[in-house]
Amino acid sequence: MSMRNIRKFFIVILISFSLNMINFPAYAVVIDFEEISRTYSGNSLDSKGFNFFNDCQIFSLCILHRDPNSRYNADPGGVTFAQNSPKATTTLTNINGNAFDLISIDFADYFNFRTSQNILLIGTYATGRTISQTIALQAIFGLETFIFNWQGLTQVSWVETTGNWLQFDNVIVQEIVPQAKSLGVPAPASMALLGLGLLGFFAARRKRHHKFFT
Ligand SMILES: [Ca+2]
Ligand SMILES: [Ca+2]
Repeated sequence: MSMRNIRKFFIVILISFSLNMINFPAYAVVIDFEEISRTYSGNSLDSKGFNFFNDCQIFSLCILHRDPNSRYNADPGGVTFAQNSPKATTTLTNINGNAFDLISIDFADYFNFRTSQNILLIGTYATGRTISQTIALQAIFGLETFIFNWQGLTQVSWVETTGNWLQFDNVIVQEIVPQAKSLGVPAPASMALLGLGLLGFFAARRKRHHKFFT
């Protein structure tokens, strides 16, 4: 193998890797809080690679949960995230810093009463631009699903603008991950490129062989 071909070979491998890094497949994650069993979690909670931060000042009220035995639970048989400090903001970020899409969140009022409430959500895109929306909880029991489909966020935060306190569940986010990092398996496109590079390498080699024997 000549130095030139060795270099070509490694350049192809490098291109394959860099393609992997800019090829962003998305993985949907449903954060359902079923693992929470602590009475309260202070003001920061990690779940499935994401962090929830509630900016309330009294840590025993910031992040609570509704367990399956609670009559106030809006997720029958399951667990929800509850925050019991009035007008405290909850902020969701991806722990590893990658951008993510917010697909949907299920909300309910804190006691799962028939209380109508408004909630303001603000998403921040990787570009720094923001998007906001106020949603309205109906005067009904149980969780209500709100679909956002905000793509390429670095964070999203929400706070109740009417009434006090909230519970929420089934936060569906889609992480945008460089594939080589997440799976360690080359993407098909990169494999094809690598294959092409190898073909080119062997073709060049064969050609040289011909040259050598003629
Ligand atoms: Ca749940
Ligand atoms: Ca309700």
